[in-house]
Amino acid sequence: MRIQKITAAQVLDSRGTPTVSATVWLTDGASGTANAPSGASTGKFEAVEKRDGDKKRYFGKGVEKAVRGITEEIAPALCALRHVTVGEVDRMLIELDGTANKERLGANATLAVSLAAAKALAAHYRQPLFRFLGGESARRMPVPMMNILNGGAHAANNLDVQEFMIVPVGAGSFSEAVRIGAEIYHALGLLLRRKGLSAGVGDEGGFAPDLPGDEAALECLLEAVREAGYGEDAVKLALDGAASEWAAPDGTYRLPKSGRSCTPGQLSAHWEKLAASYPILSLEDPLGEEDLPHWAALTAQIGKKVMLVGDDLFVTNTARIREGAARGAANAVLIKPNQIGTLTETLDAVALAGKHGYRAVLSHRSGETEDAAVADIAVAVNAPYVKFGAPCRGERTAKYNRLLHIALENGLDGNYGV
Ligand code: 2PG
Ligand code: MG
Repeated sequence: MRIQKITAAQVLDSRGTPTVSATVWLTDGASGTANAPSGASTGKFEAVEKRDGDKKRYFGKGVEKAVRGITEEIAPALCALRHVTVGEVDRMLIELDGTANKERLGANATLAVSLAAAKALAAHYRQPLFRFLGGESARRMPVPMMNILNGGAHAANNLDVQEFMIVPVGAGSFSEAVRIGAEIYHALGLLLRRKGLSAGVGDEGGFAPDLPGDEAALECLLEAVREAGYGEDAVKLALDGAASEWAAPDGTYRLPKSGRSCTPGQLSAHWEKLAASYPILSLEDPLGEEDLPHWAALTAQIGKKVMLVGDDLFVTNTARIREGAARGAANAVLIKPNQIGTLTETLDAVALAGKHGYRAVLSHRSGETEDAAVADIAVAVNAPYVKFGAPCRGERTAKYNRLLHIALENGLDGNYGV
């Protein structure tokens, strides 16, 4: 069985920005389509998204060159493969690109093809993607971290912290977790309107009001949790500071919205205080991507009781995970396939994280599409957590809904909880 053809198109993501879509067709007629997502608060060490840079079209953000790379270069090479497997396709993509960060063909092009090939192969074997990738051992439903209050680079409000999430750890099943999350989301909307605050949403579907600060945001979340009828044992909180966005060249942090400046020590003390005062399960990117010493110090300080998730810090890159683990930085890894550019490298990052005892959080990007492959990948690797934004907006619900289908169609709904 071989690849017969690969088609590619420039389509739109959830921000109305172009992204790459690819379809891989096998000789038996099976096919798979996948779209690349796109970040706003991207890490410095991520694989590179190829963009046209032609200011007259889509403000320079077109991906027509990346699409042409697929049809003119990737397709002929992959159609020549004698034995098509996910590993072989990805090996060829990496070799063809030939750079350390996929800058030549673009990680948006390589990932779209890599995922499309995996979907086509799953279709060929008549298996759902999660089962094709994970085999019979893929049996666990992840705990969702739902971003219901947006700030930072994802919203036009005054909050510097990018994501305020609820985590329904106490649910009895995955579908119950979704229900709890959606109920709290609605309770938060009502509460904000009652307070005369904006109930408009940010890039990930969470509300984006102006609030006096992190404590006020966390209080709003807790109030919404209570009003929806839940307690702090059932629902925990999680934050993504996306603090690389705040890192100043002199090693301090400048929070762009509040205008405050602080040292790494002061920022760490702020997180420690929040973790001591609120039911915080997880802190993602509390410090910058190049601040390993303070990451390690914060991990030593609160890593026993709080999950410290490296996103920009690790960028789904095995070399960076290895280095971080050796230095004792963080205790969990955010996994975003487009940060590295192929499915195989994504799965390698999950495996390496597990080897070091770091938990994996499978994640969307702030710029998303209706593609739900990341939900299947999460179940394939038995990921303890996923982060797919608010339980709202089609590009977010596509992932939660896919997990609901996987759970309910395969008798996995109750295999829930970490
Ligand atoms: C993050 C992500 C996804 P972005 O920082 O974790 O929530 O945001 O895709 O903008 O990098
Ligand atoms: Mg992040």
